[in-house]
Amino acid sequence: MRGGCQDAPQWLDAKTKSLPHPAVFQQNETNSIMNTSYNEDTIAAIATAPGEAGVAAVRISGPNAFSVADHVFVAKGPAPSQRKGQTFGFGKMVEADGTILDEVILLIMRAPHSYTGENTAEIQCHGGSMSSRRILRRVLEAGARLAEPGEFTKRAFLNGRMDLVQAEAVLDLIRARTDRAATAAVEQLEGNLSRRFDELYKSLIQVAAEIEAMLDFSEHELPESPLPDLAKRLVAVQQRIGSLLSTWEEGHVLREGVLVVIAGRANVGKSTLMNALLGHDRSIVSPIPGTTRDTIEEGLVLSGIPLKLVDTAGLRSTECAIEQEGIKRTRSKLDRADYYIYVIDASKELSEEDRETLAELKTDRCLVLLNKIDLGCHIKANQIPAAGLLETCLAQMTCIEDIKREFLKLLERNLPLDAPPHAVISERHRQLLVQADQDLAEALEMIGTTAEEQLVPAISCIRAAIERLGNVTGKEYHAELLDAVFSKFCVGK
Ligand SMILES: Nc1nc2c(ncn2[C@@H]2O[C@H](COP(=O)(O)OP(=O)(O)OP(=O)(O)O)[C@@H](O)[C@H]2O)c(=O)[nH]1
Ligand SMILES: [Mg+2]
Repeated sequence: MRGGCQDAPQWLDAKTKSLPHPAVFQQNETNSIMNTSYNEDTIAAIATAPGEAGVAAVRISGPNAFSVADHVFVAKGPAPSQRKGQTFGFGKMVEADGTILDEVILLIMRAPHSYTGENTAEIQCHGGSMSSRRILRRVLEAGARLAEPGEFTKRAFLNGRMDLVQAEAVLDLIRARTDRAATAAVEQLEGNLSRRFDELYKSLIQVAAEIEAMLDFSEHELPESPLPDLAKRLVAVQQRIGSLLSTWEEGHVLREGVLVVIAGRANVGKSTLMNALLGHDRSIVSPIPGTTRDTIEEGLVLSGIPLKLVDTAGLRSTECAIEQEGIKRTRSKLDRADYYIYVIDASKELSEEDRETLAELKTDRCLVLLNKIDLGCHIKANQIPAAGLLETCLAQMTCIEDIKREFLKLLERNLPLDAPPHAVISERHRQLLVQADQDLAEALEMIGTTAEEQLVPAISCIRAAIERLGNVTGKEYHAELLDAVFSKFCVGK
């Protein structure tokens, strides 16, 4: 199960999952999109999360969506296949022998005016898991095939309803945990990020075409070489790639959350801090050093930013094999952390272990707490290499707002938190943009030589960059790319 969506239901038997299309559906319903539709299958899935709720929805999409609905839905008035598009009707879902499964509302969406761009029937039944399951089973018996993860959205992409970046925004929106992340996803869904990629794509196609045109002329036929101007345009594209790349960190934060590791020596107050930040007792706190043995992870939203907060085993040399394993895990978390809160017992001298660990951490990502100052402070600020430093008495909780404020300041050094939420690139986009940037750097080097024989390889570098940008939005795609994007979705979306 992912994010509350439905994975392929285990409760359907193998026979139902692979039901062939019955002969009764050989005659497709006519609509304008079918000529271009990539798939003749009619798919179905539960679109809502399982569990008690007011309403659940089963979605059917494809050429035979309405024929399938004809077999399972009874109501006064015309059969589903005879109803107008963008209408709904109240009726009953029935088994083949007429047994009533539920009272439902049926929505009819005719191609291309639906999410997938295909004929779509959506059944809204009572919530909870049984009603929707029984209805889906019946719909599959009536000729639909169980949808694959993300297949509705994949069809929307293949039928030209959205590009790949917008399709990914659907997933971002489903997974959004904060207002800011949801707004950024909606911006992306509206095409604000796609437009920027499309502009780069078009600029490069234009440059490549102009260089190709040069190959048709001999050197002395050209009044003046356009290469310097073309090179400038490539540099401008690189700059715009750079500006898109600069949004990656915010994208990573909004999508995955910031991994914040609380570390320090044993018994310094790490777990006390973890509990105070969460507002409940998640970690065990005790005066015995070595209390926390394993990493403990919890989500926390701070000023609209999703954090993954990790409490860790205290760093110290120990003979205990369990504690050693815990310390190994602490170090591995530290390697992957986006930010650290390093806690030190300030009532004692700064230890060599603290010095060594702090030297390994990225200073600009580190907030150090000099804790237990109620017991005295033996450490000076200038001994600590960190972007943020606070004296705290975690035992009294009064400093917790100061800690949050100081940590947000640290985040703001790297993230434009005061700017309004905007569409930001993902890791997939980043990888393709970095490669495109390298392609363009190579092309520029070749163009710079002004040797005519370098033009053909320069064009092929620009074409490679064009393909990568095409892969971002899906202007150019292959099966593996689509699998990689849509396999992350849940069944029913
Ligand atoms: N006096 C004083 N005691 C504190 C303060 N903060 C935490 N403590 C106490 O220090 C002890 C250790 O606290 P923990 O939060 O368990 O420390 P830890 O760093 O998680 O310890 P390990 O899990 O063993 O590594 C507890 O008895 C806390 O109540 C503080 O500011 N002042
Ligand atoms: Mg602890």
